[in-house]
Amino acid sequence: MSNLERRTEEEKVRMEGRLPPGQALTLKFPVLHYGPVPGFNAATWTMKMYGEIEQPLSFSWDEFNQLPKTKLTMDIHCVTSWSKFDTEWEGVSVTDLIHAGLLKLKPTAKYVIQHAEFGYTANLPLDVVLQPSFLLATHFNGKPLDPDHGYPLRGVVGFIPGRESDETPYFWKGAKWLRALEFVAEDRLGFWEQAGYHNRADVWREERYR
Ligand SMILES: Nc1nc2c(c(=O)[nH]1)N[C@H]1C(S)=C(S)[C@@H](COP(=O)(O)O)O[C@H]1N2
Ligand SMILES: [Mo]
Repeated sequence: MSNLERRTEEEKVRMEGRLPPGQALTLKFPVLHYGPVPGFNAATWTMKMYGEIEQPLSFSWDEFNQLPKTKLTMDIHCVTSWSKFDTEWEGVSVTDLIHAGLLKLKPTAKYVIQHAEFGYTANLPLDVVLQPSFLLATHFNGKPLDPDHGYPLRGVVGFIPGRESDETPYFWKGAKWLRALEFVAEDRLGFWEQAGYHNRADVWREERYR
């Protein structure tokens, strides 16, 4: 990748209004996380959903892969200032699970805590989790996630061009190596949020720190 190519692409998305303040376009896919990369065992792995829902759910890896899947193209924005545009994801949409009658929320569910391996957590309002720009992703650019990027499953959240009225949080709000969604009535700060990062984390308002 030449720097000229990078700057040409960046100018294009800037003109389109897709480059949030303080961000720079990258053509790479940086890896960012705290702690080690966990292993994966398809025989013991489960994905759970619990909290303010009618019935707790637990999916094996096989079961999870039989859920309806959807594809999504969006821009992702890391708080460390890199942005990546037109990234392609495939996975399970929480809204689709609700429409399929598999997931039944209680009216008290207002926030969602993503629980990942080693106790990593990320919190989001339920409304954001139900946007088309939030996905439980198994694939990136047509291939299963790399271990570094969250294999076998991660939350992802970003910006879909044309959906300006949706909230766009920074990319840390998607937990790699995701193992559970907890639906809660009261908000609870996640890992980076407790470390001083902004709770809403809106990229357009540049809400990086609290
Ligand atoms: N489990 C877990 N998920 C995580 C993190 C982490 O430390 N642990 N870091 C977050 C941060 S800060 C970012 S920017 C993105 C980076 O995703 P990537 O490594 O695929 O680029 O993952 C997020 N998800
Ligand atoms: Mo990050």
